[in-house]
Amino acid sequence: MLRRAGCAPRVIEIIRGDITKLQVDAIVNAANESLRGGGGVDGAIHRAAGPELLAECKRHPGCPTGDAVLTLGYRLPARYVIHTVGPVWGDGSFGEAELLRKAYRSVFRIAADHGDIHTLAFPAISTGVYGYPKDAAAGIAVEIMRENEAGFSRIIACVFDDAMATVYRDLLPRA
Ligand code: AR6
Repeated sequence: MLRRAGCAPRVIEIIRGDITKLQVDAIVNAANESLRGGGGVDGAIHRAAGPELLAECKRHPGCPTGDAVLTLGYRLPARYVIHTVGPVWGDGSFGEAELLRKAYRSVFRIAADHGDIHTLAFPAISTGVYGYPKDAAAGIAVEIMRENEAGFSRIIACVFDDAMATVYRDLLPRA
């Protein structure tokens, strides 16, 4: 059967709100290399998941920038958390773009290898404390989401504020 252009199911969507409330198989954490918690979305995820999450994170030596680590979600509605570490923004000449791509790809690789993760929600990695320019970071996020959408039923770009929602809507007009 032919599928009319424009009627394909939308895999990538934008949700404005708190990622810790999302009922998906896995949410992504914008962590730091220590994997010992922090502020921003990392702090919110640890608060919502409970102390068991930090205990599991402590079993890992850490996570280099661009890599990712999977844990359980504990008290979160999401069954899993995939922690990744985005780059700290310098001036763009420190390989930040490739490191941010690597962080998104590492998450997708872990999720695909797991076999039981079909729905996945990302915060806007590196765009808070780490200072990555919002437009450029969202462009990379959407690029890597599109690269991987065939393997998932739902990929959510979870944004926390209006400015970030506008940036994603410009990139994903149909979402
Ligand atoms: N749900 C969805 N998005 C959120 C939430 C939330 N509950 N809270 C914040 N954001 P940031 P980074 C958005 O700073 O820049 C931590 O201390 C926020 O508006 O959390 O990668 C880590 O431990 C922003 O758009 O992460 C690291 O040390 C985005 O999430 C460092 O911050 C990312 O902001 C990582 O910095």
